[in-house]
Amino acid sequence: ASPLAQQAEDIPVVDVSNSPGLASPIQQAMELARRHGPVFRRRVHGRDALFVTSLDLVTELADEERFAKWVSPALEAVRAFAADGLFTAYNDEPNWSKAHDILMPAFALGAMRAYHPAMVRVARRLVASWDRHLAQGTPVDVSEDMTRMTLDTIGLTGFGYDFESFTRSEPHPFVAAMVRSLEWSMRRLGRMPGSDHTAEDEAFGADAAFLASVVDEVIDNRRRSGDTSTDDLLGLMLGEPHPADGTTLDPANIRHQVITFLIAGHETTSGALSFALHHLLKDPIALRLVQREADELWGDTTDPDPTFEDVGRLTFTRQVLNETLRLWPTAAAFSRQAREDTVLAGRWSLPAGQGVTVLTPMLHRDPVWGDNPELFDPARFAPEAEAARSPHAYKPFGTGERACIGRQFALHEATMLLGMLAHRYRFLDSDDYRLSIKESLTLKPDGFRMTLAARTSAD
Ligand code: MNH
Repeated sequence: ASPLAQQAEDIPVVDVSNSPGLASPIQQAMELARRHGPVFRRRVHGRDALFVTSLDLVTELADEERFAKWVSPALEAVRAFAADGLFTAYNDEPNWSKAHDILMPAFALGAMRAYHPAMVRVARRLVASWDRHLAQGTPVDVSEDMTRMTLDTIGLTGFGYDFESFTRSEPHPFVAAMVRSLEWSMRRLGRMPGSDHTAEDEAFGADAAFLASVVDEVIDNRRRSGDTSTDDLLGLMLGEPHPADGTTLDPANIRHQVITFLIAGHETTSGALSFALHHLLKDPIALRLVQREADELWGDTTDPDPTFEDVGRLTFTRQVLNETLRLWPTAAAFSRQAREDTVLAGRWSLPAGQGVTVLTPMLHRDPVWGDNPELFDPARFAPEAEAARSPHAYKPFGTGERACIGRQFALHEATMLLGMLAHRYRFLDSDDYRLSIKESLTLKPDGFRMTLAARTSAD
């Protein structure tokens, strides 16, 4: 047993080895938290993971003096294809701080302005595709189309590379290989020691090789173009010297950063947009408020041209996204480790290095959220309500120095798109869709389709 197990007898241990619920580990852990409370250990084939969900414990874990990011076993598995890329790097790996310093300018406010036109261009591709569905009366596959949109957006803005997802009948094969690779990482956690996984590992190897070939194509494409500017992510990766030591990222690390950003830059935003559309479909009042806000900006224009500033004015739409990410934070867990031996809540000894995983969807249902945390209510993110709440009650983008670098990018892209869609379409629940969630390390609505109708001035 780990030192923790000896010192924390009063933390419930739940053995879920071989349980079918392991196919959806986040939803299973949510269930365990509901049953066993805000601290528990999940045991799989003798390996324990410590989970916490309450505001008081997360407040402690967010203290950067005492805790830092932990590369959990799940992220350890992702390192098989993302290695020391920004997301999966260890805190003390020199390439983390080096890449962080070099790439930060790509996420400054000025950079968002520069990305805005490409974001509009890709949003228009989605609208053109949805208009065709509208004309034919066929439903749209929401999650699939959100993935097309977000992949093309990160490709064009970050890498000047066009995945052309809307001219394909199936999403770009990068997506399927990525999803399978993430699922492989997730499933590894449930493996029984000594069991044979050669076939899965070989299939993963093929997917990882394919992902790497897409990365090489993206990099070669830039090299062939002769473009050596450093005004997007790829330009910074290839050419920008570190402010302190003047060296650039090495070729192996560049490949790991490209794969990291191609995945992190689209997969979670796609899920967030899909959940948001689900909530708008089911909540006519919230939808009406989003429409009103978009109408105020764009009136009856059939083809509005959203400006950068417009997106900042979609404040209720932004609240809808925030509330969506409260209920369904699409990167649903992050992990912390004790920097030194410490005691959590004055009660549980944690030796230095001990990892603790925050189960974000349950933090987001802590009593601080009131007595009906399952209710979708964007008013929770009205400015007064936000100001009255601890900043540690809401962590969809993680915490501290290793928090999400792409947060503003994602929120700009997603807020604009929701505004544009609500302005243009009525959403019809033709499938009478019941939310079911697919996990591939991240969360997404499974099989979510809806039908579109044109808005008229009467609605
Ligand atoms: Mn993102 C880290 C969630 C969009 C690139 N992201 C994180 C973490 C969370 C997260 C949580 C912290 C993980 C941890 O502590 O282990 N990210 C999201 C969500 C969205 C998102 C919910 C969309 C919604 N992320 C994006 C986008 C990009 C991006 C868009 C890039 C364009 N995220 C990253 C990178 C990191 C990260 C890179 C790692 C940062 C670091 O450790 O330095």
